[in-house]
Amino acid sequence: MRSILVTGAAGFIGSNFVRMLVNRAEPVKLVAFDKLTYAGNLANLDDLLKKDKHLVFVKGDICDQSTLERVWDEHGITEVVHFAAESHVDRSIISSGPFIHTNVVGTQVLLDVARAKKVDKFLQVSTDEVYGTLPYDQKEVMFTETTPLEPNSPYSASKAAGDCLVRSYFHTHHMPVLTTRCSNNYGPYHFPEKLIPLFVTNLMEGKKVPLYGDGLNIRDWLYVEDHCDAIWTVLNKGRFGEVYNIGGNNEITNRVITETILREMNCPWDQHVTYVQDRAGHDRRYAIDASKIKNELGWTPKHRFETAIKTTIQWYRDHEAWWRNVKSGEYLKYYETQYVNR
Ligand code: NAD
Ligand code: TDX
Repeated sequence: MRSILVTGAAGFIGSNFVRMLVNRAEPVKLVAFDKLTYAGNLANLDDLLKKDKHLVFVKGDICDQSTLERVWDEHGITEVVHFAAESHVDRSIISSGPFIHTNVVGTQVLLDVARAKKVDKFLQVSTDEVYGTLPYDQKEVMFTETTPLEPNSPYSASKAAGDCLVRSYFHTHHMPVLTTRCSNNYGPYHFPEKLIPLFVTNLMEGKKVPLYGDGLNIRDWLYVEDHCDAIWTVLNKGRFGEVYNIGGNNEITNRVITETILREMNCPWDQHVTYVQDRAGHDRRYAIDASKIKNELGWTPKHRFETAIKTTIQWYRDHEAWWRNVKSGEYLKYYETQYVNR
């Protein structure tokens, strides 16, 4: 049986990926591996761990070689899907150290163990942010897999460094690697420091929503289940050494995202939106050309933004205990540093 190590499995996308495979009853063993940083939450996997005997959880750090080796031998790991990362741009602006440690050094340690253990497949989950920013008024210009890497934040620089290491292990060591680069995700279990869950939960708490700069920055939004399905497609059908862009063909300004959430939650703009100081180095526009994964592997997104955003908002209404718990403790300190007096 295939035995897949899923790093960062207690985070937003990693837990959705595990959930998808369990719900589809894929005939694989899953080893959910996570350090449980502030962003990792075992509650994201609890119900799945109870119901699926082919799923196990191991608390561990991808920078820790001996723990990885032990897990490999104990569970007969054959493949890796590597989600684990420090993932929030604003935090990387406050302090970049943890980003270099996990996203660069952690990726190198994981690659070395995977190589020594002769892994069958290693999939690096990356981001469109490694390409930098796009011209605002030339809608025909999008990120392709050959767009040069021009990361602009410490977060995206650390992800680009991880991607380069993965590429180098293919060329130098002939490791069976795959890389995916996806646009902005949204959906259940999204940590409420990111735009959509922050705005939805702030409104539920009666707070204002902080829009950076002029609110006109553009992101290409993709429902998380579509991203997970694309990763599974690449893991099963992708060509080693290749990069696959994943996107929703769904460019939206932050202002329109905000209007959509306010409308859905019956909150008037004037009472609930506050413009705050812009993010330093804020990328203006991201857009993905996903024609390679469509033409080569037959993947296209299945969810429409108009309905999936409603499903997402409803999920936060139905899971108030989950996000209230996440928004307490360490998060409160971060929120105050990030937003008070901005
Ligand atoms: P997340 O922050 O919600 O989850 C990251 C997980 O990694 C957490 O559970 C955390 O505990 C774990 N982790 C962090 N450091 C670790 C370490 N040293 N060892 C083991 N586990 C560790 O992030 P996410 O949004 O789910 O993103 C997952 C991956 O997808 C990241 O690699 C990110 O760069 C990429 N990505 C995210 C998006 C997005 O829109 N969220 C888009 C494209 C790509
Ligand atoms: O309070 C806010 N106000 C605001 O206007 C926050 C948190 C964000 N924004 C803006 C900044 C961005 O233009 O909203 C946009 C989206 O911001 P984030 O949700 O922080 O996402 P982004 O910075 O685009 O990065 C995300 O997508 C790519 C993920 O966090 C990354 O992990 C992924 O690689």
